[in-house]
Amino acid sequence: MSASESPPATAPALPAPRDQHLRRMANTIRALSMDAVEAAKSGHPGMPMGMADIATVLWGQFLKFDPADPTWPDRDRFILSNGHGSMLLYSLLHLTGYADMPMSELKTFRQLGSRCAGHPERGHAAGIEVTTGPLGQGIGNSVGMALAERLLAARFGQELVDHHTYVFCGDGCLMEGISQEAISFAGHLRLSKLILFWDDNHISIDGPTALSRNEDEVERFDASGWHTQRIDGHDTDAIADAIRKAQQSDRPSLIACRTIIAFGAPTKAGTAAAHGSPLGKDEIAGTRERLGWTAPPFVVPPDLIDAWRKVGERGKNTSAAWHERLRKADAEKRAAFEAILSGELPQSARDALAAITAKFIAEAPKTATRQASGSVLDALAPALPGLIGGSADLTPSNNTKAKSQTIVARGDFAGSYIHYGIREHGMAAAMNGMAAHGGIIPYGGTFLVFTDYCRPSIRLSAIMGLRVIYVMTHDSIGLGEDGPTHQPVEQLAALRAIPHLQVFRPADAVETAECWALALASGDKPSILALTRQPVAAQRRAAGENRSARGAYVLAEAEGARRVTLLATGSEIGIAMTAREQLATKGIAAAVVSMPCWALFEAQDEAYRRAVLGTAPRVAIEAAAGFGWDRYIGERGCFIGMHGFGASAPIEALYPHFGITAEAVVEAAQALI
Ligand SMILES: Cc1ncc(C[n+]2csc(CCOP(=O)(O)OP(=O)(O)O)c2C)c(N)n1
Repeated sequence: MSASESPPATAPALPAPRDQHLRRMANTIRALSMDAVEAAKSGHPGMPMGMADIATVLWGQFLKFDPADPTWPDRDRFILSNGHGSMLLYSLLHLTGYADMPMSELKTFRQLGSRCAGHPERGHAAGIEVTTGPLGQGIGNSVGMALAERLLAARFGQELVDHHTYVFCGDGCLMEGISQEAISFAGHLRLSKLILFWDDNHISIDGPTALSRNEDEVERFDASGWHTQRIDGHDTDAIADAIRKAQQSDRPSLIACRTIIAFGAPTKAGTAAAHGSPLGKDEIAGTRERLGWTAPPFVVPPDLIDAWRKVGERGKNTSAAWHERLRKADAEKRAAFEAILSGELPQSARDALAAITAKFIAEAPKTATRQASGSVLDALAPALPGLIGGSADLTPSNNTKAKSQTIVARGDFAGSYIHYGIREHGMAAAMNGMAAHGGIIPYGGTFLVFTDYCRPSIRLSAIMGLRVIYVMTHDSIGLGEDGPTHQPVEQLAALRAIPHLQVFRPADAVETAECWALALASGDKPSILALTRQPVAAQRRAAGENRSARGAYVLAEAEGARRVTLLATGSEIGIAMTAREQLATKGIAAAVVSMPCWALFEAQDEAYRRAVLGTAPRVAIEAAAGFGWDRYIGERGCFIGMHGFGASAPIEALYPHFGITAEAVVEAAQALI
């Protein structure tokens, strides 16, 4: 039935429950969800009401968690990929006794300042493992979570690391392309402790899913090497049985749960009308009657509160036993485990970064910044446990694999380098999952232009404040012959527009090492390292502080009073320095400002920013779109860069062709002063 068709006059009888008590527990979730959505006058009641039985069985009998110890490292992870059904998660957190989730929060669902945001937001309350809402992302995150569990188990043993990752998803998550990347990768690695529940309710917003999909989802998972089951998602025995079987499988598991959206609603159940709007007063009254629910809104009968609180206490002993095992673990192992989970950079990593920076200063290599990044990783990887690298099939181009790193493979998770395959979006979402899991510092590479293929996950790294490091090479037309499809033009501007994301474009090997150090030190932010394919000259010759830390700095001051300031990043610093020399021969004193990270520069005090930028006219040089540079060059300034897409040719031809040359800079500077 489509949303526009009218529902049947008399509602079909509700399927009889297997277990009356479990049905009543599930009805608690249904009532809280429909009442909270009604109070907020917006939200999605259908999914929580449809998945309530599954959630009751999973949380009631299987999920390993302890609301009194919500960050217990070996807890099972629960991810709501169909995040629009957020009231399901909020209800569960409240009912099982998370201190963060009193009833007052549920009553303010979707209101400013409430922990119960429209979609679950990591950091709003314990128990919300990741921010979900953009469909499919949660599945991608869950693959990273399950992978993090395997990686840490391989390092510390199953007495410390042995948990499941459970994911709820809907039709929308499975229709999204990212799901295929995630599913195929999880199947490839046989992440057997990943269990995915698909809310197979045949409904999305526009109506029945048959409007737009006909493939057999279960066969898709079969083909990807998953263990699969189909069950009635309202049959609590079948749900429990399926979870047991999934836990025993040596593969990731899909449990396709046939459900009725808005189960219990007299006229809207099974229809798209229940997906994303309040049910309305009459429908809610009818639902209460059919479910036998007599309690007023936001009131849970005492016997059910007791039952749910007992669920919340189920994990207490398991958590205590785990802490005891950690306490008794070998001192060295325990220290290493605690250190890796703390997320702090160990002294060994700081020393490695200092040593490679000093080496670059001493040797002043002319090298591509992607190669310098590779050398940083060679130094860092042995010194930083928890650093897990990878690339979306561009390892030799991205220089992402350190010499000491071995490969993560099915059945062998001792390595620290991941071949993600050509799955940029899946890689980025998995890295978010790993970072959110804890104990892992993920970095992964592709070409800068393909940040567009994983931008939704990069945005979520930033929203969640996760330390994910994107190693994005081939950062301009400087990559040459591959042409405009591969030459990023607008990507730097687009990435700089994402709040809370650090976009670094280092100018030489020293700045590359500095930017790596800054990215690693930023425990609550993601970073992009935009790196060159082509060699660039060494610019920084003197040892000292990490100058990139201020985002921009005067690399070469004008000799005499500044008459022009040249602003540049990355490979274009070389052009700026040549232009500075040429200007000097004409008696024009120019300063060159290197701006490896705009966001960090913006965070400096005004006096510093003014001093760096100066009052002389400015020319900005970047082999990319000029969007955004206006704020630094002002109305009087000039931008030397790209004004359209690139072209396929050797680098030597491209820079002159597009007018990105020292001569053009000199000319622009002369015109300005
Ligand atoms: C990437 C993305 N596209 C679109 C949306 C908007 N949206 C939210 S829910 C939804 C339909 C999802 O259908 P389904 O997963 O079947 O959810 P159900 O109707 O069962 O609750 C859409 C299109 C979104 N949240 N994310």
